Amino acid sequence: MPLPLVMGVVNVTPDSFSDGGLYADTASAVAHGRQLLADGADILDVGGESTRPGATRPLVEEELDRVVPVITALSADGATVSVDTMRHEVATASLAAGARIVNDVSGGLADPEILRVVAGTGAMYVAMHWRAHADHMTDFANYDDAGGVVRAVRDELAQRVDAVLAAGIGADRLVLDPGLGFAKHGEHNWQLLVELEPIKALGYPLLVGASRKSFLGTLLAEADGTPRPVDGREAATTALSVVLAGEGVWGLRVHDVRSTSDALRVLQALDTAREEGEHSG
Ligand code: PMM
Repeated sequence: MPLPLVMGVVNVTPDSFSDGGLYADTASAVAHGRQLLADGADILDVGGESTRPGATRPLVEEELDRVVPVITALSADGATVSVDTMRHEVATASLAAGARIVNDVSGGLADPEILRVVAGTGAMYVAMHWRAHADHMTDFANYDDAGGVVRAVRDELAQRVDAVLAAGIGADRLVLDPGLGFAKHGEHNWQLLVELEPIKALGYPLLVGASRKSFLGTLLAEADGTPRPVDGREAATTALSVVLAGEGVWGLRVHDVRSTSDALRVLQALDTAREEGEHSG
């Protein structure tokens, strides 16, 4: 079984929900990225805009100042870097700085020009399911039509696929993502996790970002309802990484690379032992 790639998160933001402010300057973000590589990351996902619910957007210039120097340094190290952005200006500058993947949480809806930018390069493009910017996305967490959240996400991603291909991005460069936590409540995330099949059936590799998200904080809440803080959600994240590996996803977007990467090594060892057992038996 091919194992998923591990995408380590490098948030160069003052306000991300899971690690906001920790790596807000270039030097600490680069050092963090190098640590994630040492921990086993296959891809580093560098982002300069927080998408936590309620977040307001940085200026384009702020986003550029945050991500470009980090991408330049990590690409020069030889890392495969993706840029987590919805803006064509940031995608353009990041690809010029060495990024090879554009991870667009809006799937081209926030700034359709981004599709043309990616089409003109050899870069890969991640199109995530998205309905609205973070400051009002919870207003759009309605999935009351027949088929519920799974059908809606599938249909809306299929529309994004059409737009991506029409812009000239080759099908072999496209990855889809169900967008856990984006205009989705906990029950929607859980439903998507147990019913990935219709989204897989669209025929593209899947990236999934479950790491430290608030539905895990709710799951692990205290008896009085206080959500488990982000730094206590790692075991739950790793459990989902194992499950998603079994689902055959292409990539796992995680903050703590080591725990997911260790878990994948366990799966790898089991696979090897199984194959050896078959040959000797
Ligand atoms: N989640 C966040 C940011 N970027 N990109 C993709 N493709 N998928 C995700 O689920 C995703 C993402 C929000 O998490 P963060 O604030 O911890 O980065």
